[in-house]
Amino acid sequence: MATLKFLSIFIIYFAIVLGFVNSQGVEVGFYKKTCPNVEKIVKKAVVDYVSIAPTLAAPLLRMHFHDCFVRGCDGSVLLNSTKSNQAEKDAIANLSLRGFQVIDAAKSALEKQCPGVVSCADILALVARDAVSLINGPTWQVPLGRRDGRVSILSEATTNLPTPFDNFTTLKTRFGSLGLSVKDLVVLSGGHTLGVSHCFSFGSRMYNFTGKGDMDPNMDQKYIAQLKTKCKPNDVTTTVEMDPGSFKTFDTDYYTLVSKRRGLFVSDATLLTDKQTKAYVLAQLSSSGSTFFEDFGVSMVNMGKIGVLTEKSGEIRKKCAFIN
Ligand code: HEM
Ligand SMILES: *[C@@H]1O[C@H](CO)[C@@H](O)[C@H](O)[C@H]1NC(C)=O
Ligand SMILES: *[C@@H]1O[C@H](CO)[C@@H](O)[C@H](O)[C@H]1NC(C)=O
Ligand SMILES: *[C@@H]1O[C@H](CO)[C@@H](O)[C@H](O)[C@H]1NC(C)=O
Ligand SMILES: CC(=O)N[C@H]1CO[C@H](CO)[C@@H](O)[C@@H]1O
Repeated sequence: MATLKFLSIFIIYFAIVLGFVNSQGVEVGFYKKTCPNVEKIVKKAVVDYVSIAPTLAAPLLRMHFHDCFVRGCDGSVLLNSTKSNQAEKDAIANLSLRGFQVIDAAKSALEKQCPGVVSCADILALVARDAVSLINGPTWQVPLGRRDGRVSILSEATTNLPTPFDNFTTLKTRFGSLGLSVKDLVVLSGGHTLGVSHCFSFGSRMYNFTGKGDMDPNMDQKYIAQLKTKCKPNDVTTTVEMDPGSFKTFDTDYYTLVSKRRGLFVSDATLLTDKQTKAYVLAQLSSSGSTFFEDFGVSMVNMGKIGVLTEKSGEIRKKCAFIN
């Protein structure tokens, strides 16, 4: 027993000394020597676009989330389809991701200063952070050093992304299988303080919840009546603000809405069905007790570590839409 313990300490010690443990991960300041202005350059691209079009912040945040949940944070969400393969982007185009021009602007500026050095996956992580902080959200340090993947498959985006109809158990399992906690789930869901949703993402809650032409009893019925004036049955074009009135500002409103049973999705409402997530939602309502801003940075860093490629795996793409 003692020998075994000694042996394992010995192995862990050498793993650390040889860098096996640390080098597997991402780290703040990764490009300090190879591209010292990386953060400045990316931020400029975000400021250039988002200060003119603040609604872009939402899809830019969502882009990093989708990237990380499908094949890990490897930039695969940015790849265009080829003739033989439909990429994640195809699913994502349907899901209304936009803002690819911001990523491209950052990438081409970076290629001028430090060609072939900064991955598209890292650009996504920085852009998400900068977009959030530019619209009054928190800021955080982004560990870097991700490399870009060479594969993007449409069907994986369809099966790996959580759906707006997922219940708590399903969400917990999905997040858990990627190494994210229940706390990460409730914190990252707060991203829904931003942006818009198509009516079809919550249409059944208004019109046909159990297939009997009924409404979701877990949604404020007055709110449903209001939403019905905007969303007609089977409406596939209209979008509504997820946080009406401040959908362009990062704040704690999401939790107020969820607590009033005005979260748009079943996946939002379901946060009231679990003790831990419900307690978190309610704790954000007092302005003095809210920890959402600090928590969001921590959970974004956690999300940004999902399935990263480092060292010799993957590549540094020259253009984010194409493998080299
Ligand atoms: C918990 C599981 C999640 C589900 C089921 C979910 C689902 C959705 C859905 C259905 C939409 C609307 C799409 C549409 O109809 O156009 C949406 C929008 C959005 N989601 Fe999530 N999401 C989840 C987690 C996240 C996370 C982790 C983030 C980021 C931290 C995020 C950020 C956003 C943003 C910013 C938008 C608005 C996009 C825009 O305005 O273009 N979501 N989400
Ligand atoms: C790649 O995708 C972008 C946006 O989805 C599109 O504008 C562009 O034309 C595509 N490029 C090629 C060469 O297909
Ligand atoms: C959650 O959804 C899954 C998949 O749709 C289902 O199998 C499960 O029974 C649901 N759990 C609860 C508690 O409703
Ligand atoms: C409601 O759902 C049921 C079962 O899926 C379907 O048969 C019915 O046509 C739907 N009604 C409407 C108005 O969409
Ligand atoms: C608008 C849009 O991009 N629609 C696409 C959604 O996905 C299907 C299946 O991949 C495509 O055929 C559509 O063109």
